[in-house]
Amino acid sequence: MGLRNMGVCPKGIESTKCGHHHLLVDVDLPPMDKEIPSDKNHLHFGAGETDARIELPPGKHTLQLLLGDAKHVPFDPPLYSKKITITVK
Ligand SMILES: [Cu+2]
Repeated sequence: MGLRNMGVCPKGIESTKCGHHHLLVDVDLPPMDKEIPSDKNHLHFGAGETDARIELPPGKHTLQLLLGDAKHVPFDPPLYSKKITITVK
């Protein structure tokens, strides 16, 4: 999980300069003014992880990264990646 011009830090650290990654799986971006949901479509990397191994059923899936702040709310302006489509075999 890549990031430029910002740092990665664990959840709970109040800073405008760092946040933690959220991986959105098979969903569109959530509302940008609310806490990012936490479920199988919205994976939080609250320990500050920058890589992860995930398991997905075979078929097409979309992945998108969204950075969240100490309270899992996107920054203003929000930082997110392009949505990519992958095929799991
Ligand atoms: Cu989070």
